[in-house]
Amino acid sequence: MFVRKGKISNNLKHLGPQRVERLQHSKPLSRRHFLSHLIKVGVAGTAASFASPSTIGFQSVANPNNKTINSSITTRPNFIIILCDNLGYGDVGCFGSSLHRTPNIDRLAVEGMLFTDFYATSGVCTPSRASLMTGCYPRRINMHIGENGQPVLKPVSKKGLNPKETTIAEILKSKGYATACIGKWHLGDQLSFLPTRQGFDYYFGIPYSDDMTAQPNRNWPPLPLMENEKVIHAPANRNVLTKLYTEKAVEFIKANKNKPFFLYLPHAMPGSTRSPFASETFRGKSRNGPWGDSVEEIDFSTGRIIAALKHLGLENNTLVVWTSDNGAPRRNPLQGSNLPLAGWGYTTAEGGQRVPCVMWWPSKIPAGTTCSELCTTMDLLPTFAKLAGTSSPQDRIIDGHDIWPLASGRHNAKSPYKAFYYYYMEQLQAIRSGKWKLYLPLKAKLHILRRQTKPSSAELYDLTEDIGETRNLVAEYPDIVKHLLAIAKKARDDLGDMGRPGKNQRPAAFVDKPTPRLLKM
Ligand SMILES: [Ca+2]
Repeated sequence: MFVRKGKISNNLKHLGPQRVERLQHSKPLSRRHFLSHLIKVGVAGTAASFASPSTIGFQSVANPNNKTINSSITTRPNFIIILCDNLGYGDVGCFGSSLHRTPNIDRLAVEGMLFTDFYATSGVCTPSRASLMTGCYPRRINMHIGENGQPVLKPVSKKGLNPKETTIAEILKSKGYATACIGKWHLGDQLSFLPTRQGFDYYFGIPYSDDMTAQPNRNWPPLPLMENEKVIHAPANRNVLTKLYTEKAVEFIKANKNKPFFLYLPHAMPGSTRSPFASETFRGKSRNGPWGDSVEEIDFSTGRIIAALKHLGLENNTLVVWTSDNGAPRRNPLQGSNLPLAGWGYTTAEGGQRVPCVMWWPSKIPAGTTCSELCTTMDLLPTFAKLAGTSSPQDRIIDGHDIWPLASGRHNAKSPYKAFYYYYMEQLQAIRSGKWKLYLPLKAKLHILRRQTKPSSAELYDLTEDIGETRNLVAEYPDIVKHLLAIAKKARDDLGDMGRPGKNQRPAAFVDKPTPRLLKM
């Protein structure tokens, strides 16, 4: 039996995280049970209020047989990516939360496709975002660690995403798209690394995480809110970031209603601070403190963007992807939820890297469906490129795949991945192939923010039967372990591991003298 995810985190708040983790993992939960749970508490629960019964058919296969949808594309569609920061798998209603009120996101799932096995490539921000933007593993493009080996880029960093890499924005711009990045960039704060130099016509937001504020012993500037390449406010008022981003996003959509556009909206929230921010309308209103307030404001923001699309008649020509950059980090007392997945953000546990994802395009994506095939944020670049009538860069390795066959509900479409690699910073820690996930045996496994390392032995999980990674099957399936270890060797040769370089890595970029982004009066 399965307890409602939201209720677990709510009712057990008084327990420490370890205690709750044990409870979380006390019983194996199969994907079948998880899906039937979603029908009960999530999607079907909200469906009644938003859609007619005939449009509701939450199915466990990608292709609903009661739909006739023409998935061929004749005009260049608009693309919107709404990317949350550190929002967990179990933090929204359509993925089972009964704690947070997220009717607008739930409605996207009712009207679109919910992805249960969608992955970010890292448990932390910078590497995850680098993958989304380029379609490559972080180690492929050397964005897996910061300038001095930290998990993410810090302010005034010499390092950034190499301008020679091709971003989604550059691909779409070359096809005549208007492009905007509104929100948290975190791929380099030097001028030569900003979104405006990586294919975006317009940038509005904070160039890195909102917890990276001015501090006495560091050269970090007051938190800069930027428009294009200029700081327009510092320190930024974090309470109103979600509200401002939403207003700017709606403005951008309206201004470009007559031409194809790409809007990348990486929210700052719930983010990395101990106490996430929300505007006055939402502050103190949720049942889960500042974390819940910020999630409910993102939900409201999502609703406003969808309403703008509908108002302008753009809903049948716009693909919206709603997801998160990594799982919710462990906090005491608990804040976000990754349930029913095991573990926390900043790790290679399922809860660290498997993220909620919904894709919505009313005329092309069958409503009320779910996809349980393995896909990743790296797939957005090849998929968007294809839909825009072009292709991924052909002169280099791109790790992502065109997943339009899955998203459009094509009969029998399968995951394009033979294997998926879980790296934490520079270390390969796990491999997934099909339903199997192997944690590699490691003499010194890197842990959260590298505060410690410790030896860890091999663990094998069947994610279809045991979504919460509770039963280690290493002893039962030696052949599977052997197969996955062989895949790990391939990954190490290709992308490297710890200090050992891979043969197909490409360099990040560096500047000699980094400068802070300062407000100039
Ligand atoms: Ca993050």
